Amino acid sequence: MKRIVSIQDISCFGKCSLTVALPITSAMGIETCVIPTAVLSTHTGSGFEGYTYHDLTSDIPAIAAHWKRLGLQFDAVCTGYLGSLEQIKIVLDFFDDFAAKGNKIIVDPVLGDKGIYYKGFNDTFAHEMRKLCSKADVIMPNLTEASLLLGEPYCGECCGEEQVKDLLKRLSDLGARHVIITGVAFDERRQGVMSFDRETGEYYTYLSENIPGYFHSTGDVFSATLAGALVKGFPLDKSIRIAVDFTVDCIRHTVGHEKEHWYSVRFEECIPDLIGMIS
Ligand code: PXL
Repeated sequence: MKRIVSIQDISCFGKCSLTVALPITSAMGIETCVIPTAVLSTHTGSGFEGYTYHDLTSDIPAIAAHWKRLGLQFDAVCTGYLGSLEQIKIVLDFFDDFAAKGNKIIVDPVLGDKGIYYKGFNDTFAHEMRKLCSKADVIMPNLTEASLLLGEPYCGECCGEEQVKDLLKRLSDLGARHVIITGVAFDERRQGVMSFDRETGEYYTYLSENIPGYFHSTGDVFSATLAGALVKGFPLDKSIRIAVDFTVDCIRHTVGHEKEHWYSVRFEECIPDLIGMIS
C-alpha cells in the first residue's frame, strides 16, 4: 500500500484541507498520515467570523523526530494551507528529512483566490512559499496564487492561453518539474487546468464544464485527488483528468444546495464516483 503524509490545517467545521484530503486519499486506497499544522473552529473564508486558531507549529519538529526514529518513509509528502513563516521553514526541514529517491514532494501553495490573499497572508508569506515551491516536484497554484508567487498583478480569471503558458514557464523556473495552474478559463463555457513539464517542455490543457458560482474548498479537493492519482502511478495527464473530473463532480453535486452548503462542496456523495474513476 502506498503511504503519504498530508501537512495542512484541520478546520473542524467547513470541509477543507485535512478533512477533505484524508477521506479522499484514503478512499483512493492510500495510507494517509497527517501532520495538522493548526486547529481552527472553521476555515477563514468569507461567511465565517470569529473563528478560533490554535497553532501547532511547535509540535511539527517533535513529530518529525519521532517518525525519523521509527524510520517511517512516504511515497509522497503533500502540503497545503500553512499558517506562518516559521511553519514554512519547519516544513522545508521536513522535506530534507523525508525526501527520498522516488518519492514526490507535492505542494499546493495556498495563498488566496479571486485575486486576493486569504486572511492573514501577505507578500512576505508568498515570498517564503516560493521556497517550498522550489523544493517540490509538483506545484498546483490557482491563477491568483500563480500571480502572487511571481509578485505581479493578478491577470484575472480569463487570461489567454499564451499568458497562462508564460506563467507556467516562469513558475517552473522556481524549480518544480510539474507546474499545474488551476481555475483556467479561456471563455465562459469551460474551465479547467493547464500544466507544464519542465523536463519535456510540454504543455497540457484539460478543460471541463464551467459551472457558475463560487465553491469553497475545490482547490483542496483537486490537490488531494491529483496527489492521490500521481501516487497511485497514473501519468500526469491522466491524474489531471481524474482530479478535474472529480472536482467538477463535487461541484455538480453541490449545485442546488448552495443555501445550506455555502461553505464547501458535497464531496462525500461523490466518493463512489472517484473510486470508479481510478479502478
Ligand atoms: O481551502 C484552503 C483553506 C485551507 N485552510 C483554511 C482556509 C482555507 C481557505 O480559506 O481558510 C484554514
